[in-house]
Amino acid sequence: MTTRAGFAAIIGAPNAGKSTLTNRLVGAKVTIVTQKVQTTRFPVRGVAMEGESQIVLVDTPGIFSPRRRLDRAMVRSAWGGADEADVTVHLVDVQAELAAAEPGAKSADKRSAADVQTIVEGLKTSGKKVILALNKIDGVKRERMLALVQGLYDAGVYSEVFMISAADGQGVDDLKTRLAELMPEGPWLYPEDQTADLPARLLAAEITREKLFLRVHEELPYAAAVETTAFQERKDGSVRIEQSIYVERESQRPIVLGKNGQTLKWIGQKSREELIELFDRPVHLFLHVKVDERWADKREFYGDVGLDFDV
Ligand SMILES: Nc1nc2c(ncn2[C@@H]2O[C@H](COP(=O)(O)OP(=O)(O)OP(=O)(O)O)[C@@H](O)[C@H]2O)c(=O)[nH]1
Ligand SMILES: [Mg+2]
Repeated sequence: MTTRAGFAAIIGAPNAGKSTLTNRLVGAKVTIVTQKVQTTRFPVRGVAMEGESQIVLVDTPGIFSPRRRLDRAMVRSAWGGADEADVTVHLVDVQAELAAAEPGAKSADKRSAADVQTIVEGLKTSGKKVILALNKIDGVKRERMLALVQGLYDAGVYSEVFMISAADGQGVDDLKTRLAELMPEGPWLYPEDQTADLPARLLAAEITREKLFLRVHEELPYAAAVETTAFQERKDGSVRIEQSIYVERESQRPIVLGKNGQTLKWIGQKSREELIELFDRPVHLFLHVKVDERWADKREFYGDVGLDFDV
């Protein structure tokens, strides 16, 4: 039996659906998804099996024009993910691309289209051929996509094109089959039944950050992080998890707490429900909100998630 194994990096503008696609290909939730741009902050691996091939997907942070330290580190790590991979998939949100071409387009769509161009330029410079995957084709007429595909394909950086919906699964099986074929021959890199590889403490922090973003994404545009400060397996088989939610300003604390602490309670409940499922045991979750103006400039935070601090 010839086994294959390798890395497939998913790159793209923020919000293209990279994490949704990663979870879909893996068949389990390994990385968090929200409607907010810049949800993914560091490369997250997920392991998918297809026949005798093991595809280690690398979900990366969105690529955009970075200003702050965290942004720069995120973008650098995304390109780094592509550099190290056997195959790279450039995921493009067709809905945003088409909307950006309309008169009076929303600034978010225009920004997304500009980020796609930045990525195309980056790929030209790197000289490597990548797979183009147009995402979010649900609800878009096929004819409208063809001109778009042609325009992108003419850039000369793509080897092939797939049209998919990471959300409803259309086209994803074909992409998966192709990725499996492209993996180099070699022994599997992970046990066959493993899907995620983030340490439990980090994954638990990510799940809480997802709930936080889902709940307060409008009021708290950017400035929050979650850290697991304690993770104890107890004799009764349960796990006790303590986490700190960091915000940058005192004025943001009441946003996370909500009236009578209702918002924080909701975040805790939702996160706990998912953690119980994930760890398959009872979970006691304690959340604390902390104000730290400089959490995004702390060296430890970067090292913990494998990002470069000095960028
Ligand atoms: N309609 C539609 N929505 C999608 C599809 N794939 C993802 N989405 C939505 O797009 C939003 C962003 O999805 P993510 O998977 O978090 O996107 P991402 O590229 O990982 O985003 P960042 O980590 O912020 O760069 C979420 O609201 C998803 O539900 C799709 O195929 N169709
Ligand atoms: Mg993501």
